[in-house]
Amino acid sequence: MELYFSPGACSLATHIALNAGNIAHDRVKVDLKAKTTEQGEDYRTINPKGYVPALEIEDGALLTENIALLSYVGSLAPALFPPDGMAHWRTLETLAFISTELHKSFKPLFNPASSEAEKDEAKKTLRGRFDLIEPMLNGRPFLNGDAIGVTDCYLFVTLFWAKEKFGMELSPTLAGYFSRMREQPAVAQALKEEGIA
Ligand SMILES: N[C@@H](CCC(=O)N[C@@H](CS)C(=O)NCC(=O)O)C(=O)O
Repeated sequence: MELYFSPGACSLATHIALNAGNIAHDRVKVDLKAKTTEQGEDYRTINPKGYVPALEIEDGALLTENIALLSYVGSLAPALFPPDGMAHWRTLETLAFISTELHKSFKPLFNPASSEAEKDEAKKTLRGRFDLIEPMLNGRPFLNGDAIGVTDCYLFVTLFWAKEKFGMELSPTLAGYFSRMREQPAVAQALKEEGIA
């Protein structure tokens, strides 16, 4: 299995999940500006979408989209994604929220052409979204319960961007969660492997 990634990009979520599930994999670094792999291949010939993450699975098929990759990893490591019952649907619901409401709201912050007003507006939206995710912890250490799951891997990446990249202040609950996540071996290892520890 091969994960196409860029250091600190949303592909970090699948990287953490693969580590947390002890799933053997190789990683291929992608230059997102040049659209080339570290081996100098044209990344668009591998993934016409041109963005990360992408996961080449055992039969050579290429899976794309964070929700699909995290669900796939969860199917291989059920402790990361409850396989049935209401917890399964809640996990899918939370992944969708993180992808479409949190992740996408960062777009103006990553766009060098955004004005300061657009960036401020994006931060305001994000603060509202983070306020909505906080109760989903429901007093538990992780979104997945007592141990991390795929939702935590993805939420961590958005908090990492908010705090480390864009200097946003996290609420005490989310700041505590962020520190707890950072101490997880799967997270620490992934940050180290991506050279952003
Ligand atoms: N819809 C995609 C979006 C992935 C995405 O936003 N990837 C970013 C990195 S976090 C990227 O590769 N951006 C470079 C580009 O779009 O050219 C998914 O959910 O997987």
